[in-house]
Amino acid sequence: MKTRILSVLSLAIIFAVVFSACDKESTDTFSESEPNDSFSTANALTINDTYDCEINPIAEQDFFKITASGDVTITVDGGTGLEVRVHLFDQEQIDFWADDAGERGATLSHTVSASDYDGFFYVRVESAYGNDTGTYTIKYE
Ligand SMILES: [Ca+2]
Ligand SMILES: [Ca+2]
Repeated sequence: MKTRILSVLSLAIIFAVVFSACDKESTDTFSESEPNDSFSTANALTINDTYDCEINPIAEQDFFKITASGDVTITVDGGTGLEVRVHLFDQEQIDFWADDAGERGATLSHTVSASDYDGFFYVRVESAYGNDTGTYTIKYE
């Protein structure tokens, strides 16, 4: 009887560990890793995590890679003094969507359809104005 209880307990612990490893509901904050100015150096993003980033010096670009399936919503939040411009590229590096946040400090949010890409896609962030520098955050869910 004691052995049976022990084995049930062990199973319960194993299940708890396995399920918590699969679950990704936590939200962490990371910083971008430069250089990330090209497709080959794109920073890989993880779902629900926020990345603190910066456009500096002027005309710098940041590339990110999102590996996913299904619809994905991207949010890029420009800090004071930076209007973010976002381009999306599919797995073949073909540009399939682009937009500006609309004004400095504004947030741009866009839902990428599952039919827009296959396996992964890239996000490129830059300043909408040629002479601005500033911080922003990026995340997807
Ligand atoms: Ca940067
Ligand atoms: Ca960069």
